[in-house]
Amino acid sequence: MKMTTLTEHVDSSWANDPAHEGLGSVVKAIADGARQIQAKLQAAAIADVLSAAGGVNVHGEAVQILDEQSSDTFIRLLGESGSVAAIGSEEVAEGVLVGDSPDHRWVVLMDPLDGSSNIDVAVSVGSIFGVWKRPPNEPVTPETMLRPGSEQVAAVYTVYGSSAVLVAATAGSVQGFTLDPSGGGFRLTHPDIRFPEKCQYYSVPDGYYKNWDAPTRAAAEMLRDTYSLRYVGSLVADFHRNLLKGGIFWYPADTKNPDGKLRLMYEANPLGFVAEQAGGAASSGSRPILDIRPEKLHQRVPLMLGPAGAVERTVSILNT
Ligand code: AHM
Ligand code: MG
Repeated sequence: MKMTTLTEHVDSSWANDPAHEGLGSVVKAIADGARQIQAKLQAAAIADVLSAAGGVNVHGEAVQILDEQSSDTFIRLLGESGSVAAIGSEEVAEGVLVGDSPDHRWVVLMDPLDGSSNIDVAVSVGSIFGVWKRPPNEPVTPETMLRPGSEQVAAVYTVYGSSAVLVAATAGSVQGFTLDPSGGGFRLTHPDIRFPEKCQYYSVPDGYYKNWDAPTRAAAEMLRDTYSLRYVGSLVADFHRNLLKGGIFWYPADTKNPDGKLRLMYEANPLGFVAEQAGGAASSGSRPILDIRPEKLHQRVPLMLGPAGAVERTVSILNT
């Protein structure tokens, strides 16, 4: 059976649409990078790059060689696309200003390799991208990268697992592709993804129970008593399973991470956008993720993603 390729899908969706001009080349650059990262991950132990790069990133975390290589790969490919004005990366303190010609229409914020703690144990990891339109006729500055998630035009994530998948969302459309290992690129295998309304799993790091306040404990206990636990420890892999099968992810604030652990601009916003476009919901526990006005590129946020009913119920317990 002939399946639509990512290139065919992108060209037929946006090539003649002025509102999405250049977006196709951004998504193709991400797909190209994803193929390269998937290959690097599979060869990583043999190439002896499964170790720390020796530095510490802006979050105070040890940088893995593959974190650095993934960030560099996507920055290079997105820059070469000719359509990207600025790139923010989990691994880069200030972000990268690429250009401000009229063709530089898009701003991309990314976690180039999510799930670092799982890289060296053959567990799924992935990459996450939020895509905003650059305000036209304005100079490109670090502030260009600080826009609320509700203004995203697209979001993409990839999972490097037993297969490599790429999920791309735009308004009202969430499409899933799988990398053809025989060299055919990404193919549309999961068209028109919708969040199942029925929730069957919860993904919460409940080993931190002792660090939670009473409302967080009560909400997590409801989840534990209602659903079955699945927790990979790679956000993107937990989210992907939950999106396909029906599950709620929650990384709450705790005494060690009073603002949560996950990053608003390149983890919460893109996956929140995907969740909402698929009919699900994204909340910090006190408000919708996509409504938060960002203050800085690397700010953290408590994050809940899942079927709308399960998110609403958990938020309501958290706020009683
Ligand atoms: P990373 O972007 O440096 O990999 O960190 C984020 C990861 C998420 O993928 C995952 O949901 C979370 O951290 C796991 O945290 P913990 O190890 O505290 O459960
Ligand atoms: Mg991450």
